[in-house]
Amino acid sequence: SRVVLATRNPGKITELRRILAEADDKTELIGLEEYPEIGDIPETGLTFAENALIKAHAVAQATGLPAVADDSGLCVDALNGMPGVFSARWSGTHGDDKANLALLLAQISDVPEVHRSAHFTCAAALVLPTGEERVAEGVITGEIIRTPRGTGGFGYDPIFLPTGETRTTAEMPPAAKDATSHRGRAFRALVPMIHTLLPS
Ligand code: ITT
Ligand code: NA
Repeated sequence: SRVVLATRNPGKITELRRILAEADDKTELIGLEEYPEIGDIPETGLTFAENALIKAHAVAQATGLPAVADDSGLCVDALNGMPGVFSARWSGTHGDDKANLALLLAQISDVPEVHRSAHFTCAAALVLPTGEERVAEGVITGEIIRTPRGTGGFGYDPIFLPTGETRTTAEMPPAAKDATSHRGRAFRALVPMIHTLLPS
């Protein structure tokens, strides 16, 4: 069946197409670039799940097709879970990954190694034009390093070292990131829900 991928974040689009190509051979993904008339969707939720549902409902309504959305972010323990749902606009400019990363590093520059734990969360939402909805979440734990490393991935990947890893998520090959990432986990958990709600 045909499902609209309700995101305009290029890093997410690359990863979601890759993750779902591996995990779901039944679903055809339609990009949001096919629907330029859909404008910015206000993300007013207080949780990742709320925001993912807001985006998927808006796109399912506007297109008349099932929609999947991703809301995700980095939660830093030393910052009481921030930037969290504000990850994409932490520096004040939505989607300025470089500025967001630089501000975060500066904010925790005095935090010692043992207190630099963090996790990424991803909420994956599926919404049908009828309004029926499902959500799945995925988490990856790790720590924030001091000096960015690697050119893969996007966002905060150059400063995120997963627990038990020697490479940042920006240094990992794509398949290695997908195998353990918050996004890989969330969307692999969503696939059986997609198949249940959209048989054939
Ligand atoms: P859409 O709403 O169009 O999907 P967005 O960029 O606004 O795009 P979010 O509100 O979910 O999406 O913001 C996610 C932010 O969290 C993103 O800008 C990154 O800074 C960060 N992030 C999420 N997943 C990440 C990952 O796998 N690696 C690094 N940073 C990530
Ligand atoms: Na968001």
